[in-house]
Amino acid sequence: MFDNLSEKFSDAFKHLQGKGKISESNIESALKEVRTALLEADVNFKVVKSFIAKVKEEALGEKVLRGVDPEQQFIKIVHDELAAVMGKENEEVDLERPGPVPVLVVGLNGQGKTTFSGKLSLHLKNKKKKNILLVPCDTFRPAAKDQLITLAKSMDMDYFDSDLSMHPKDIALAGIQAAKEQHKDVVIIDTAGRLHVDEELMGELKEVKEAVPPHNPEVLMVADAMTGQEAVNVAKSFHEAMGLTGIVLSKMDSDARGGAALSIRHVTGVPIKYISTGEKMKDLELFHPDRLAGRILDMEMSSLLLKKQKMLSTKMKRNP
Ligand SMILES: Nc1nc2c(ncn2[C@@H]2O[C@H](COP(=O)(O)OP(=O)(O)O)[C@@H](O)[C@H]2O)c(=O)[nH]1
Ligand SMILES: [Mg+2]
Repeated sequence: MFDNLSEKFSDAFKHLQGKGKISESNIESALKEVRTALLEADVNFKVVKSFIAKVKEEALGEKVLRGVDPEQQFIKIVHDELAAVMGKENEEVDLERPGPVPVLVVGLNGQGKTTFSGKLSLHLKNKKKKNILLVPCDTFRPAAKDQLITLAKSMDMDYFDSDLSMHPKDIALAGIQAAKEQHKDVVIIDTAGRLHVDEELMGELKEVKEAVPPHNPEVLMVADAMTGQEAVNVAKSFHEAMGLTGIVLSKMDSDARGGAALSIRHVTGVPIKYISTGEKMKDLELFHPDRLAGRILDMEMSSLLLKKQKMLSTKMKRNP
C-alpha cells in the first residue's frame, strides 16, 4: 500500500541524517522532497500546501529546537500530520439509534459498491452482532441483484427479493418494511452506479435518501482508491448533491498512490469509514488514520525503533 510514497518519504528524511538539529536551511530540502512525493502521489495541491506549511511550522517550533535527533523528530511530525489530514480517529457506521438503520451504498459504476455491501454485512454481523438485511436496489443491472444475492447466500445472510421494476425509492422502502417485520438492526441498500454529473440520476438517489425513514440514513460512497483526485471530485459532487455520512476507499490492495486517501477528508469534510482491501468478503478494514500514517512510514518507523533500542542498550552497557 502506497509503496512509492513510502520510498519517496524515506529519501526525503535522509536530508536530516547526521544533522545536529532541525533548522530552516536543513529542512528546506527535506520539505521540498516531501512536497514532490505528495504531488506525485496525486494528493490535492491545496492539501499539500497546508500539509507542508503545518509540518514546517511544527518542525521549526520551539519544542523541537531542543530535540536530540532531528530526523526522528521530523518523521514523527510528518507522521502526525499525515494522520491529522486523514481524520482524527476511526468512525464507524453509527448504529446507536433505533433500527432498522438504513445504510445507502452509493457511487460510480464498478467502484466496489456491491462487494462492499456484502463485506459490511459480514463485518456488522460478526463483529457487532447485528442482524442484517441486504437489499439489492440496482435497477439498471439485473446482474447486480444476482451478484448481491449470491454473496448473501455464501455468507448465510438474509436478503430482500427486490422487484427491480419498481422505483429505487419504493424498493428501499419495501426493503426497510421487510427489515422491520424481521426485526433487523441494519438494512444495507446497494444502489445502482451513476455519474455524479448526471443530474437526473443524482436526483433519483436524493429521492431514495429522503424517502428513507428514520431520517439521516447512513450514506456511504464507495470510491476506487486507484482513481486519486477523480475520486475526490466525485465525492465532493455526491456530498453536495445528497450529503454523505462516510466514504469507503476500495481496492486499497491495488497499487493506489495515496492521493485519494490523503485528500478526500480534507477536501470534502466527510470521514473515510472503511477501506476495502480485496475481492473476498473478509477483506474489509476500519479506517484508522494513525495506523495508515504508520503504514506509509513503515520502514522509517521501524528503523527508528531499532535505533532507539540500540541507543538504549549502548547506554545500558555504558552505565550498568
Ligand atoms: N482488488 C479489489 N477488487 C475489488 C475490491 N472491491 C471490489 N472489487 C472488484 O471490483 C469489481 C467491481 O465491484 P462491484 O462490487 O461489482 O462494483 P459496483 O459496480 O460498484 O457494485 C469486481 O470485480 C470486484 O470483485 C477491492 O477492495 N479490491
Ligand atoms: Mg453493483
